[in-house]
Amino acid sequence: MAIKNDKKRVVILTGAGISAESGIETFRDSNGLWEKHSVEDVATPEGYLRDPDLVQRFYSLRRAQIQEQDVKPNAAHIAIAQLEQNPNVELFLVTQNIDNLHERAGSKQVLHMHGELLRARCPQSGQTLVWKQDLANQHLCTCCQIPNPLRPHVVWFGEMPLGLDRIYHQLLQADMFVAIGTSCHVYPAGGFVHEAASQGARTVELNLEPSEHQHEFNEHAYGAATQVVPEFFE
Ligand code: BJW
Repeated sequence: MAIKNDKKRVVILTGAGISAESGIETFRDSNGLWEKHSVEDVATPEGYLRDPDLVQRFYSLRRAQIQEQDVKPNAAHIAIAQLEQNPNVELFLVTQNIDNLHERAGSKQVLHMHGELLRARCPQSGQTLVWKQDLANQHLCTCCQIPNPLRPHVVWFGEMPLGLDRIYHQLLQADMFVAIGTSCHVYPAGGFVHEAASQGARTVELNLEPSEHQHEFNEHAYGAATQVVPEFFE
């Protein structure tokens, strides 16, 4: 195992389950987002080409949801932010979530591999900018002046997740890999445990229930994230 400056290298992968107790719906639990919306319609480039207004409305609703007053970081987000301050730990936090609850809990370094709800992207240049209410309906791109609506800065099925080079680099050097609140159903994130384990990292699953990759983890703690995450890192 690679240990730099005697610090433990910890890679944390979070998924929708960590934000569930903050009031944000997961995808695949009963009553989750994919029970109410068709994945093909709202989370694929083809769906966006077919009906961009439907997709913009879907993400506008979710933007409004994360900005509701009672949607706040919970004890699990806070425990991870505190871990970043631990001088014995070199933390790499990668999230599949597009909400901003890790940042609001105080995490300074967060890699959003599936994008960010509060950013928009020019489909021509790839430039991203902070989403503003009037931006979503704007039909002239501000960076390249091409008449194209800015799209949500999210990664849909069939698109390349963000920051993969950095993520795999970190996984190959990790002393410990912890997956929190994810079904591990979606690739490539679902395969990260395999990458980390292949280099001898200790692998831990913290989730409400066993994920599809439970057998690949050395250790497990099942329960609500607000319970098991602070307990694990205390
Ligand atoms: C709690 C809790 C509480 C609840 N406390 N826990 C066939 C085989 C293999 C792969 C493929 C295949 N066909 C296609 C693919 C690839 C495809 C894929 O994986 N498809 C699967 C359906 C099989 N993947 C892609 O297309 C990706 N790109 C890609 O592969 O590029 C090519 C490539 C090649 C080689 C290397 C690298 C890349 C892109 C995937 C994009 C995913 N996008 C979404 C939408 C993002 C925007 C948005 O949010 O709208 O990302 S889909 C959705 O799923 C979202 C999530 O980030 C992602 C993962 O979901 P997550 O977070 O795990 O949530 P859930 O709901 O599934 O699970 C929640 C968990 O929490 C559960 O386990 C609960 O028990 C638990 N929980 N309450 C603790 N209180």
